[in-house]
Amino acid sequence: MSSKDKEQPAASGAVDRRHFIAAAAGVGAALAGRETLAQAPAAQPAAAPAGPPPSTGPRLFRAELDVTDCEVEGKIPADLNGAFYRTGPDPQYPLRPGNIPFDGEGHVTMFRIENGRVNFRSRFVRNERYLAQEKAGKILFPMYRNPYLDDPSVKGLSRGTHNTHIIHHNGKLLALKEDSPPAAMDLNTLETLDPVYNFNGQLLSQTFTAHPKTDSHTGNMLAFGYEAKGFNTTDVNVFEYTPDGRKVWEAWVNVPYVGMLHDFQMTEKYVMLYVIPLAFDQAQIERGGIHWSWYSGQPTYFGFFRRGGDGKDVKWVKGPERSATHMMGGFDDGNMLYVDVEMSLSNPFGFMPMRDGSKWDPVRGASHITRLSVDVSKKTPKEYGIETLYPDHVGALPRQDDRYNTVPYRYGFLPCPDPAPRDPSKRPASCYARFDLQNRSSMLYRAGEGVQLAEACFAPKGPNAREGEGYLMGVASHNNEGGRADLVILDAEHIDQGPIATVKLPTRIAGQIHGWWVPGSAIPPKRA
Ligand code: V55
Ligand code: FE
Repeated sequence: MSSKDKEQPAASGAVDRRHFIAAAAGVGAALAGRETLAQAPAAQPAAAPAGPPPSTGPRLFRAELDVTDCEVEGKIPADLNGAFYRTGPDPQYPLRPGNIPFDGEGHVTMFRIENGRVNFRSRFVRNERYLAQEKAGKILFPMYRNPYLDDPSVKGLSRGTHNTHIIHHNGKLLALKEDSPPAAMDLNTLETLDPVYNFNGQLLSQTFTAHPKTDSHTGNMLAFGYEAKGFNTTDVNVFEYTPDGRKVWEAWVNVPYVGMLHDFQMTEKYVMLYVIPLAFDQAQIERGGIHWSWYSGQPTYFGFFRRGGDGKDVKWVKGPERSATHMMGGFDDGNMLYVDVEMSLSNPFGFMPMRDGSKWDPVRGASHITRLSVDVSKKTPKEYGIETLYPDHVGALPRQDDRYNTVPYRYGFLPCPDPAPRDPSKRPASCYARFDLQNRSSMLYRAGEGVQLAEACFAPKGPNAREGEGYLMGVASHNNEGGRADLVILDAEHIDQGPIATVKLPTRIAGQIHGWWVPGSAIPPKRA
């Protein structure tokens, strides 16, 4: 299958552009309530103000909250015991002009669900950057992944914001940002325990991805770091840790060029890396800009190598210009390696500069769930397959039942604007789609008018639940109530029936990029 065989053309211009901006900026809508990422940069103040920062700003929240025994509409399922954690950027001080909404300090929230009750808590990650800036009373790291502008006083400190994802590993929460090591936090209190967590010295990479996977057979944590030997290095370190924190395998490879390696895939036999033209831009960095720009005309590379080996067998299969940010799932059958990604023709982020100075195109930036495939039995595969799985659904931030990260899977979930709006004169409803890949069908949960859904997270009904049997949850922000947040909890097999329970918070909360479910059995009892 060639890349042209089964791919959909770019979405037609006849479709409302706002639909695509909202979709491409699914992340941002979750971040900012009514704003989208695409609109966000213009809303920043024109200069870093002198004196104390304004208490409010378009992207700032900053309030750390506790709500005990939250108000609930409906009934929390008796078998739902655990915690839903999420993180996102919440700038400690207003972002500099030209900076992007992927910068800003990580603010972690927790919905602890037990015995039909919910306690809510949110805390900043008190990492090296946060503490230094708190002391100075100002921003010391003014530009996204550009150390050249850093205040001289922060030399040697971790630049990590830990604003992208949060997972649990070996009794700790790990808050993640792909340019630095994790920060370890307490699963109950959200206290930062270690601002630069290096797995007791085992982490050799200078960075750690925001998207580790869990081995479906062993429960091992599978992860990697890119720019692993420092700023602008082509080195990638891929590694595997047991659930009790022992490194059991690692390999080193080099990418063909330094692009954003935001996510990756591991299957039973293979590691897959995907290089996109959101590329390192030295000239832009020297001008005071961010780490990346979209380098039109550059190829993509689908890289793969065997797990358990030394990485020397890595093969890079060249493909057309595309973007892919998040993986929904992936598996191999011994001959073919399949990876399902959110894919767009060009730059998916309106705030990431186009290197050629052209205007960002929200239609070419709109993402579809797309299956990439390579025949790994071939000595030198010449191309990889690109097949659009759900041409009607435009969205980012797909998820699956994470117990199926490395094996064949059937169900996926995606936040998306209503693919079949009943009233085309209105903004399409924010939805969750549930995909059944076995018969390529889909099911929809439509949120109400003025509600924006963040990324969803799946919680299995119990350790022995079937794939997809459990709950789908996510934060719903009410634009017409100042961004006030609910947590909606759906039956993951019947999301079209609407929430089983809605946890009602009294206020807006810090925004989210990604969230993670931790079963109650993995949360240590509270310390006295
Ligand atoms: C993403 C988010 C990031 C980042 C790089 O969703 C990629 C994609 C919140 O930070 O730094
Ligand atoms: Fe991500």
